[in-house]
Amino acid sequence: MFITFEGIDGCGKSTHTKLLSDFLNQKGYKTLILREPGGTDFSEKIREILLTSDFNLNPEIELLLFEAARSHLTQNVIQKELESGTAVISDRYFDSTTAYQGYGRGINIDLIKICNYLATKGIKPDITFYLDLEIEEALSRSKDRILDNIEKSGNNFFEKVVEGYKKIADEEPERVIIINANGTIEETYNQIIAHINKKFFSNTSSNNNEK
Ligand code: T5A
Repeated sequence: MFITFEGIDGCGKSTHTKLLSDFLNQKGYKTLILREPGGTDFSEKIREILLTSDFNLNPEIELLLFEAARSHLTQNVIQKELESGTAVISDRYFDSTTAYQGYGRGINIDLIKICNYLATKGIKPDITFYLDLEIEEALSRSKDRILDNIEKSGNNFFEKVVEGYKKIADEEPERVIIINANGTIEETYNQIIAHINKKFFSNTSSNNNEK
C-alpha cells in the first residue's frame, strides 16, 4: 500500500500523514512515514541544498535535484518497503514536482513527466490525497515559521501551483482525491479515512474508525 499527501506548504500534510499512519497501525499494518525531499541521508543533504542554501538555483537545477533525491529514496527505500508489505505514506512525491517545477516554475510538463518516471521507475501511489486549502489560510497556519527557499516564491507562484494540482487531479481522478482541508483537523481526517476505508477496507464501517 503506497499513499501520498500533496498540497501547498502548510496545508496539513505532515499532520495527516501521522494520523493516517496511526490508523493503519491500528488496522495491523506496519507503516513507514517518509517526506520528500528526504528520507535517506543522501536525499536529506539534497533537501538542505534545495530549501535552505543560498546558491540561488535555477528551475532546471531545482528539478534535477528534487528528482535525484527522489530516485535515491525510491530505489533504496520505497521499492523495498513496498515489496516487504509495509504501508508507505509519503509527505509529497512526484506530483509535487509536476505542480511546483512544472506548473509553478513553468518547466515543460512532458519533460517533468519523463524526469518523474526516471526517478520513480514508474512506481505510483495507490492513492494520493491533495489537501486543498486557501493560500491565505495555509500561510496563516504556518506564519510563525522561517520560510524556506520555495516558500519565498510568493502568492503568484502558489496560485499556479494550486492550479497545477487541480489539473493533476482532473487527469487522474481515480488516484488523486481532492480533500477540502479548510475545516478542522478532525473534519479533514474523517474525509481521508472514508476514502481509505472505501479503497482498502470496503467491508469496514468508516464510523467505527473516526477520530
Ligand atoms: N517541493 C517538494 C518542490 O518544489 N518540488 C518537489 O518535487 C518536492 C518534493 C518542501 C518544499 O519543497 C517543495 C515544496 C515545499 O515548498 P516541506 O518542508 O517538506 O517543504 O514541507 P511543506 O510542504 O512546506 O509543508 P509544511 O511542513 O510546511 O506543512 P504541512 O506538512 O502541509 O502542514 P502541517 O501538517 O505541518 O500543518 C501546518 C500547521 O497547520 C496546523 C498544524 O497543526 C500545523 O501547525 N493544522 C491545522 N490547523 C487548523 N486546521 C487544520 N485542519 C489544520 N491542519 C493542520
